[in-house]
Amino acid sequence: MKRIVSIQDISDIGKCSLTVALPVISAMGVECAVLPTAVLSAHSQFEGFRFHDLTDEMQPAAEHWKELGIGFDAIYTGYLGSYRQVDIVSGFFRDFGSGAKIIVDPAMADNGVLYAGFDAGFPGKMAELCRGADLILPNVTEACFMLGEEYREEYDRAYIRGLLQGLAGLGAKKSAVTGVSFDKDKLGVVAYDSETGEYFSRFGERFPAIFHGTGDIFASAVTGAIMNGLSVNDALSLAVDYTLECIRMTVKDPRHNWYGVNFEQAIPYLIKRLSAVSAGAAYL
Ligand code: PXL
Repeated sequence: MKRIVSIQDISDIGKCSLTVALPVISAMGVECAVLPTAVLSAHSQFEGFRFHDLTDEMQPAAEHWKELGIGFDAIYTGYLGSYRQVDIVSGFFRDFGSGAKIIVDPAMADNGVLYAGFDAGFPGKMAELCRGADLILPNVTEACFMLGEEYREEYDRAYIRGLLQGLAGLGAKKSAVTGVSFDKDKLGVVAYDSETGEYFSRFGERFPAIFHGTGDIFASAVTGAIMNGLSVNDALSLAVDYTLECIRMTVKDPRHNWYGVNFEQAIPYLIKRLSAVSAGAAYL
C-alpha cells in the first residue's frame, strides 16, 4: 500500500486542505499521513477566523519520522501559512523527497486576490517551493502571482501557454493550471510537461458560481490517482471529472453551504472511475 504525507493546514470548519485530503486520498486506497501547518477555527474566507500556528511542531515530527525510518511515496503540499513554513517544507523535500513524487499546490489565492493573511511577497516565496516539484497545481491567479504576470479574467490559449512556460521556468517538471476557461460553458485544466514539451488539457461543464475548496479536492484526487498508477494526464482528467461531479452534487443540494462543496457525496463516483481506469479501461 502506498503512503503519502500531506502538508497543509487543518481548518475545523470549511471542507478544505486536510479535511479534504484525508478522506479523498484514503478513499482511493492510499495511506495519508499528515503534517499540519496550522489549525484554523474555519478557513480564511470566514470573517473572524482564529489561526493557531503549528510551525514549531513541524520539525520535531519530521525528526521523529527520520528516527523511525519512515518514508513516503509522495509528498503533497497545500496551504502554508508563512515564509518560514515554506523553508521548512523545502528542507522536508530534501530529507524525504528521494523516491517520493513531490506535488505542490501553491494554495494562497483565487479570483485575482490573495487569501487573507498573505502579503504581496508570499507568491514569490511559494515559487521557490515549485522548483523541486514533480508536479505543481496552481490556479490561474496563483500562477500569475508567482510569475509576476498580470491577472486577467479573460484570456486566450496563448496566455495560458505563456503561464505554463513561465511555471516550467520555475523548475517544476510538470505544471497544470487549474480553473481555466476559454469558453463560458467549459472549465478545466491545461498542463505542460517540461521534459517532453507536450501540452494536455481536460475540460468539463462550467457552473455559473464560485465554489470554495475545489482546488484542494482536485489536488487530493490527482495525488491519489498518481499513487494508484495512473499517468499524470489520466490523473488530471479523473480529478477534473471528480471535482465537477462534486460541484454537480452541491448544486443539486438545496441545503448546500457556501463554504465548500459536497465532495463526500461524489466519493462513490470517484472510486468507480478510478477502479475502471486502474483495471485498464482507457480514460475517455
Ligand atoms: O482551499 C484553500 C484553503 C486552504 N486553507 C485555508 C484556506 C483556504 C482557502 O481559503 O483559507 C486556511
